[in-house]
Amino acid sequence: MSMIRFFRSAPAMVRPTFALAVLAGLCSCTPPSRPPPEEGVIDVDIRNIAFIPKEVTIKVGERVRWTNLESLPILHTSTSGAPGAEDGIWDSGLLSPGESFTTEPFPEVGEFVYFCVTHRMRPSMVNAKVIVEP
Ligand SMILES: [Cu+2]
Repeated sequence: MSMIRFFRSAPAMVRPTFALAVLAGLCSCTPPSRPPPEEGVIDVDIRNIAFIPKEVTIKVGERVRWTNLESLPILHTSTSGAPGAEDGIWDSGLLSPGESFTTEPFPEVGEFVYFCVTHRMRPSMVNAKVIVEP
């Protein structure tokens, strides 16, 4: 049987189904999800090359957890300070999609700016803020 004849005789549904199967094999299209909530841990999502929310308010003694929720293979960091002026308070290192980083409990009141090392040119990923209230 020739290939031409094979395609002609195949039911109309075969080809789209085949295309879907190929796509499924090429990407793991299930987007990553956040880890379960934790007492005293405030979540910041990272998706679409942005910190969400970009400014978060917590209480003294609470921690902040960032999770990379990109559905594409995009690496991010949460790094305290500003590009070229990292202050060393925290640094997640590179987070792949599905990975999280949690700070230590913030010991005192204050405002802390942070950014993403790999997207230091993106306004959505610099000058993000953790505000710690009593
Ligand atoms: Cu980033």
